[in-house]
Amino acid sequence: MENTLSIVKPDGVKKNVIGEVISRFEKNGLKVSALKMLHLSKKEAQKFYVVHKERPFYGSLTEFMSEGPIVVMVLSGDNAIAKVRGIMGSTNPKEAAPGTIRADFASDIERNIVHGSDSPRSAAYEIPFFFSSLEIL
Ligand code: 3AN
Repeated sequence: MENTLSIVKPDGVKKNVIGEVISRFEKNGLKVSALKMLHLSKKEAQKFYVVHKERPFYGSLTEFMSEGPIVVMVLSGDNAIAKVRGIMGSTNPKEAAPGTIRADFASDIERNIVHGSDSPRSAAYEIPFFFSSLEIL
């Protein structure tokens, strides 16, 4: 059993695919263990993406992630981190395999609908960023 953090990003909320994204995770055997909707400030988005601080897209990524509401969730299951990343597809939707969330809904490499922790270390930072232990069921 592994936990991972996923986010329906502001573009996913605007495109009305919150349910579709969650449904794809559930259909692949993942359990939703925590869920909420919120709107990050730019400062909070900068803190969440601090690992990308030196990357050229840090400014626009944090601007985008704070432009509207997001839905954050903890997903649990065997191999949850890798499983979620497989269901999401490659970061660049042009390279994402057919049938993945990003291939089906994302418009570009930045506005790519969904986030999923990329390692156990990232999950250990990202899950408590949004949820207290009391909120993970
Ligand atoms: P992933 O979300 O697939 O783990 P990361 O962790 O490399 O990808 O990047 C985090 C986020 O930064 C991506 N989801 C995407 O929104 C944005 N991003 C990544 N690479 C680029 C890029 N070359 N140009 C613009 N935005 C990017």
